[in-house]
Amino acid sequence: MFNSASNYADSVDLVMLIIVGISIVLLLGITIAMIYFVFRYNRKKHPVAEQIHGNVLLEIIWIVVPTIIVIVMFWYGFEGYQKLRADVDNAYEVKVFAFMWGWNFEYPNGKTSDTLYLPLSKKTKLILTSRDVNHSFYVPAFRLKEDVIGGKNHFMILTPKTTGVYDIACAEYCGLNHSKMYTKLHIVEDHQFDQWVSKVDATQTKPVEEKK
Ligand SMILES: [Cu+2]
Repeated sequence: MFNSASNYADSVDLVMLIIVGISIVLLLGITIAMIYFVFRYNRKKHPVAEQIHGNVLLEIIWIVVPTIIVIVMFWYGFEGYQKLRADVDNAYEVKVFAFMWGWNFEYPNGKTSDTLYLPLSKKTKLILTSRDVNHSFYVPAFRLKEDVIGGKNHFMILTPKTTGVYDIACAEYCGLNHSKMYTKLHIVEDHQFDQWVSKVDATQTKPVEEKK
């Protein structure tokens, strides 16, 4: 249904669909009930109100049904989150530094760049740190967002599904140029990435795009 660029996006989209689905059912149900009550129990047709105080069955229903709905919504979200956090071993590690107002990426061999390049087939662990105030690392296409706080090493695991260029945004208001705090995430073929990352001197060179 959606274009998902990471292994994680599908589970986030599923949770979103479930919550939207439940909300639509509730909205329709409540609206229909309200309209029905307006006609069925208006003053002309129903001048004396009935008291339903102490109706145990009704009370059980309105406690149990919302509890189940909330548990279902929580469970799907929790399950997706657990998957994301459990799978942290043997990942390729890249350090992400946020600052007012930009991003810097550092690869294991010491190479740095202002645009994030990652290999297609590797599971990557991004270690997030801020050089100043609080930021938030957000890749909408991957459905991933994580706070970036100074003195903390928050992390994010991602496994791409396709090559492409995706937006990276800061999702935590961090001052005057917060709205300009964008960069790109390039997912490239492994050999292109290896070529690019091994050139430590020319830090801003882009990997050669594959000719098709
Ligand atoms: Cu920011």
